[in-house]
Amino acid sequence: MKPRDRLRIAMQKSGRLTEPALDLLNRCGLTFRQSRDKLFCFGEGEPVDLLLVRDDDIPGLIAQGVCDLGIVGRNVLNEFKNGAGNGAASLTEWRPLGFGRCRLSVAVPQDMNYNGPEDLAGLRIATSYPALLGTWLREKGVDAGVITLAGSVEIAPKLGTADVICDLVQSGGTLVANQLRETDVLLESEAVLAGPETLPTDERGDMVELLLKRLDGVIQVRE
Ligand code: PRT
Ligand code: ZN
Repeated sequence: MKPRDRLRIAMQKSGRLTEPALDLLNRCGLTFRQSRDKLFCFGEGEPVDLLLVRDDDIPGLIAQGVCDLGIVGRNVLNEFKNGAGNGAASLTEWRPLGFGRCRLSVAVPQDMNYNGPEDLAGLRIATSYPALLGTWLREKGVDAGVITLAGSVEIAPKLGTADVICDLVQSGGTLVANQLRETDVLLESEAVLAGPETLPTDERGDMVELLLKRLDGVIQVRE
């Protein structure tokens, strides 16, 4: 791959993390000129550009070296790492960012008699996080069916395509609306700054260090 002299950060193009991520970068003194196709934002002051993509693509873009860093939910990062994608093991969390908080939880129909993970044995669990769920089930020694759905996981029990679900929960409103109740938390999540364990040894590495220093200042002020 051609060496780059500008740092490239991947972030969500349009979604829950977009506004707060841009806001945080702005407060670190980074400003961007958005290109017309809105995929690429050119950094105006510092040599830092943005690639705006679907959040699910962010860990892969870092692992492939297309981007140096990414702002992504821990849930997405850890799913990628658990799924053992190419280069996944070398991805790490450089900083927790304090927004986009949610949890990945198992939820069961409100009227189901549930006493613990062992009650999931033999059931079908719908989720968009098959790797994280698979790891948790193995840890608990539970043999259950995992049904991978890209979205609308919460309606699977009502549709009869699954018995229970494993999905992101924030307020819990979605679960209540679908007559489900949260039973087990697999992961506490928030947006994180993700990157390879070892920084680039060129100017980009220096820029990462500067960005981390500024982030620490901004995050401290906010706390
Ligand atoms: O298009 P793209 O793939 O980029 O976007 P997306 O639709 O996959 O992601 P998006 O924007 O919905 O979420 C981005 C990230 O925000 C997630 O990966 C999480 O890290 C974080 N986040 C924080 C959440 C939530 N809170 C959240 N509540 N992501 C999703 N939800 C959904 C959840 O899936 C469920 O449907 O909201 C519903 C639950 O919310 P409550 O408040 O009813 O419990
Ligand atoms: Zn997504």
